[in-house]
Amino acid sequence: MTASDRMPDRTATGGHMLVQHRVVFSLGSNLGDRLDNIQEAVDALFDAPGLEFVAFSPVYETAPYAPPGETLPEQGDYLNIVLVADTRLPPENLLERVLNIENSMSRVREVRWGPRTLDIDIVVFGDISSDDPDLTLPHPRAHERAFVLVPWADIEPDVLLVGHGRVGDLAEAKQAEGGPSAVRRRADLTLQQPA
Ligand code: A4P
Ligand code: MG
Repeated sequence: MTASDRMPDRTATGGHMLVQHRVVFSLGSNLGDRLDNIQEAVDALFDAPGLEFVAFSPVYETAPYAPPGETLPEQGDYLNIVLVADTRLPPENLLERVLNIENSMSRVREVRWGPRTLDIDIVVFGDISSDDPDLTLPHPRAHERAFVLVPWADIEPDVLLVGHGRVGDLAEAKQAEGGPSAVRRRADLTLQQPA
């Protein structure tokens, strides 16, 4: 048996053996040209090596959301998508890429839960669990957000969100709740796949 037989899903990267992980991102914008902001972020994510595009969801129009008990400043609706990719990069490396993109797009976010030109969250990184405040995995609020679950279910309905259940079931339950957190598909808005 060769080494590659024993470790079919591993490859050498920078001298380290890194397993390939499926990564799920949530992207949102509610300031400026929202669709352009999301397109720019999608392109920037794949500008550097190490991330392989798998799929993205349709675009959704979503009401601004803050957890119960938090004050939600007055702001417009978001456009949100979910994007799925494969990577052999370490999680902290991918987070750095995400934060650099947010910064380079001169993100405006003056108050917590306030409007922003761009927000990119890492929803899950393979099956890694972490309570590190710099990178909490899975994202601690993903399971309660229709703007994450509904687009995600369009791509990966059968995936399990650890501790909460099947993404398709979670999305259906959230949409059935209705009310202000329900999300609306914008079939008139389309994004280009990254080159
Ligand atoms: N951080 C920790 N874990 C993660 C993770 N899994 N992914 C740290 C990304 N970042 C993570 O995030 C603050 C810090 O979280 C980062 O430095 C990172 O190291 P941030 O993006 O700078 O700040 P934020 O987005 O204002 O705060 P936070 O807590 O990330 O808020 P959320 O949960 O991202 O919520 N409503 C609608 N409809 N659509 C939206 O897209 N987005 C938000 C932001 C609120 N309401 C929304 C939407
Ligand atoms: Mg965030």
